[in-house]
Amino acid sequence: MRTLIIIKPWAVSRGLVGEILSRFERRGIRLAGLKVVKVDRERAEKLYAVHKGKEFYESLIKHITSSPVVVGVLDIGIDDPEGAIRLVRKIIGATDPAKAEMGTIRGDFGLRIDRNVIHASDSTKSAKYEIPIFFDEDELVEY
Ligand code: FUP
Repeated sequence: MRTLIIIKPWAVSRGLVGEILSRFERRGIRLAGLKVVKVDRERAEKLYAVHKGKEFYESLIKHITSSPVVVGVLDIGIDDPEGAIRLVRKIIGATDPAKAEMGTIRGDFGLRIDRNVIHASDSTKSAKYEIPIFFDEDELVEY
């Protein structure tokens, strides 16, 4: 089961990439793809299409395009796809870092909801939509 993560600008600029990736690695989750990207407006709009029209949409686009991010595809070796998504969402924590549990990525490294450190697909459907925005199939490995 594959899902997309994006280590967002505020985390990359603070030097937290290794720390964040290690949270998944220590859990036994493998990387199927990884790269550093400066997200352009077109990709950002595709990624956040479901939020178009919401009051935080423009600031979301502005932040994700502001400086480099690290995009990764995680390969979660469990049989239940929705369970795999839930596991990754549990590791990243609640959307608002102020509400995220300590021990989660957002709970440990985040401060503001509009700079909440990391993105992860929230369903198998989202993962299938989001991965191709950043990766061609030949950039991903099979274990
Ligand atoms: P999540 O799936 O946890 O990233 O949460 P959402 O899809 O609800 O939100 C997408 C992004 O919008 C989050 F990274 C944070 C941002 N956001 C705000 O800035 N303000 C809000 O009120 C809600 C979300």
